[in-house]
Amino acid sequence: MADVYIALGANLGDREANLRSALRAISGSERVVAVSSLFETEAVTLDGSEGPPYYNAACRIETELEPLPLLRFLQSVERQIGRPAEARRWAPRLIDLDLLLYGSDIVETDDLTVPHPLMAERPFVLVPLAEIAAGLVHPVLNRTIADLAEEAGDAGVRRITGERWDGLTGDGPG
Ligand code: A4P
Ligand code: MG
Repeated sequence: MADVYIALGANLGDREANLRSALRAISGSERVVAVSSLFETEAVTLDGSEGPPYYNAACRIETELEPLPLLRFLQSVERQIGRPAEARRWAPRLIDLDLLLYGSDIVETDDLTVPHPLMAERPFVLVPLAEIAAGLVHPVLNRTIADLAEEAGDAGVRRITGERWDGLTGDGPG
């Protein structure tokens, strides 16, 4: 059983509905044990141009899937929500699911790099992740998520909901 963290992002369509749909689809086959608040974030683009703002969140799951089958599953959820398979890199999207951390595993293949290579410099990943994994240690950088989040800051990131916006029932309070 692996403890896995996933980043969710959307900047097209009904962004909150897309993130909810992704979480519902994931929870249909994996155990979702934590979901961050929902954040609205300024788009980070390849050329620094403006893009539609994102909704971002992070979740933690427990899974029996190995890393690559898990990536394939997440990609199938992206397609189910309507993201075309061949979109441009960093193009606006209905949904983007990134595999951030897979336990403390390090994976380097053509199709998959874990930990996600850009996570440690992105406030839109670290701020949500720090809500649900503050004390977790990044297996390559050997620093906690809270520490990385503090260094990255929260520029362009605004929390827009409290917990439980996702509508999933967990076993926490409330
Ligand atoms: N891939 C390799 N490692 C991973 C991993 N750990 N998780 C490969 C997921 N995918 C991984 O991904 C391209 C390829 O990366 C996949 O085929 C997979 O085999 P993609 O999702 O098709 O394309 P992408 O998302 O456009 O590219 P990339 O490089 O994954 O970009 P990111 O890092 O996802 O960034 N600004 C804000 N505010 N919020 C955002 O969420 N997201 C992006 C996309 C840019 N700007 C953003 C946000
Ligand atoms: Mg991606």
